[in-house]
Order: sequence, then C-alpha cells, then structure tokens
Amino acid sequence: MAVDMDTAREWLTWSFSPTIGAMVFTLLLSLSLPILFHLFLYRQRAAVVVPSFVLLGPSGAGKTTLLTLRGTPTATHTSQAPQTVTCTLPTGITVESHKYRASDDPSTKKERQIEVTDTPGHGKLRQHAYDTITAAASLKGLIFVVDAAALSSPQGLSEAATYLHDTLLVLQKRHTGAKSSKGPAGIPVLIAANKLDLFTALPAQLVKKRLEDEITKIRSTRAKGLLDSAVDIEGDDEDREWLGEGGEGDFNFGQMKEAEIEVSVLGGNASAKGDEKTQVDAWWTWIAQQM
Ligand SMILES: Nc1nc2c(ncn2[C@@H]2O[C@H](COP(=O)(O)OP(=O)(O)OP(=O)(O)O)[C@@H](O)[C@H]2O)c(=O)[nH]1
Ligand SMILES: [Mg+2]
Repeated sequence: MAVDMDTAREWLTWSFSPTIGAMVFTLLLSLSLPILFHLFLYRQRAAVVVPSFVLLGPSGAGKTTLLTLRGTPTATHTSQAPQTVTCTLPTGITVESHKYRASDDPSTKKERQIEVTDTPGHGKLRQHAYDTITAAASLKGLIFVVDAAALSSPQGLSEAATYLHDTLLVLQKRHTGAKSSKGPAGIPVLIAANKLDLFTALPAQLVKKRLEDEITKIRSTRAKGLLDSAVDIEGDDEDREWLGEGGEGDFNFGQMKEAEIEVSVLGGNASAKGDEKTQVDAWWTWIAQQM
C-alpha cells in the first residue's frame, strides 16, 4: 500500500514538474482524447442495427417483384420460404430522422440501408410471416402488398382481407402482450395497392374501402364463433380475440390506432410492361418516414 502511495506521489510530482517529458505527455494526451472519444462514438453509431421491414400479402401480389427492384435479382415464382435482402433506399428519398443532415455527410449512405424480408403468400406458408413479425427486433414496419386488380373479384378480396385481418390481429396481440413490460411498441402498416398499371385495378382509396368492408364481415363472422381464428398465439384467454375496439359495428383502419398501429394505403406498380414505368416511390418514401 505504502509503495503504491509512493509511486503515485512520485508520478504526480513528475507530471507537474516542468520537464519536457511531462509537457509532451500532457500535450499528447489532451490532443488524442477528443480523437479517441470520436472514434469510440463513431464505432457505437456504426454498430446500430439495420432497420427491418417485412413484406407480406397474398400469393401473386408482387412482393418478390418489389424486392427485386432494389435487392439482388431472383426469379419471380411462388415463394416457398422467407428471404431477407439488404437494400439501399433510392437517392432522392430522405430518411425522416436525417432530414437535417447535410446531403454530403458520409454517414448518410450507411444510414440508408434497410433489411427487407420477403415472405411467401401461400395460405399454408403464412406462419413464416407471423413468425417473422413476432421475432424481428428492429422491425420498423410492415408492407402488406395486395393485387389491386384481384380485389375486384370476391375470392381475391376475401383472401386478401382474411390475411390482412389475421396479420393485424397478430400485431394487436403483440402490442397488448407487451403492455405489462417494456416491449415492442406499435408497428406501422403500409397497404401497398400494387398492379395499378392494370386496367382492372381498383384505385388505392377503393382498395382501402373494400378491405375495411370485408374485414367488418370477417370480424362479425369470427365474433359469432362460426369461424376459428387462424392465428393462435400463446397468451391469456383474456386476450382480445377480435380486431379493434369492441369488435362491433363497422371496421375502419383508424380503429387500429388504439394498438398504436398506423395503417396507410398507397398505390403503385412494381412491374411495368413496354415503355411504362414502375411506380414505387410512394412506398419507398413511406419506408423512409418510418426510420
Ligand atoms: N402488371 C403487373 N404485374 C405485376 C406487378 N407486380 C408484380 N406483377 C406480376 O405478378 C406476378 C407475381 O409476382 P410475385 O412477385 O412473384 O408475387 P409474390 O407476392 O412474391 O407471390 P408469392 O411469392 O407466391 O407470395 C409476377 O408475374 C409479376 O410479374 C405490377 O405492378 N403490375
Ligand atoms: Mg414471392
């Protein structure tokens, strides 16, 4: 102990003495500290997890097509398993949390990366999508792709609405289940009304209305116990099994706000024939707004 004190005192005396060694040492220390501090903070920033988004929706809606636009190209055929691709947002779209950053800031490029998980839309493979939603930690949003042309047929509408209803129910349960502890907050949902290049496609506003009306029907059918919910997530029996407040009357997406789920409907087309152009900017802008 005494030896320690002695060494400490000797060291202190030395550091305050006007020797050239002490002065150089102090100078170097004071110059390098800010640099080390900067490097430390920079590393921490770089280790931030990439925000992730999930693509889901009925089979043939155009999820894989949309992903191929920015990620690595894969053949579009019915997907069998989920795949995650890291994409970079297109230039010209500003990430919400960085709108005040200089455009030539080198970290801006890094911050534009997102991870998108494409899930299969086939009825029997939807568990993949539900698992992805419940597991993903840095989940920033859900993109539910629908074929706006298929919605004009009763089967197409019913399939899309059932899947959407179940997805929203999963999200609602995720939110209710998290209330007790510090858990995941609400997740924003984008309903991407795809294939608007087709003559038979319904415009985005109509897509919204049709889906809401159909979910009203599904909800009342399920409430009567005529149909079992396809979603079965562990939890209390007291958990609400119906969508939205009370589960009665007409459903509209605004009712999801109670579970902190903001639903937006935006139109576009992920593929185009001939000299027509793909229209996907609205969707990328929405993605950027969630980051
Ligand atoms: N006309 C038109 N066709 C599209 C558009 N987007 C996708 N398609 C076509 O729709 C078909 C299905 O697209 P996919 O991307 O494979 O559909 P998916 O949603 O991945 O389907 P699953 O993998 O089965 O869940 C393909 O033949 C695409 O070329 C669009 O905006 N307009
Ligand atoms: Mg696919």
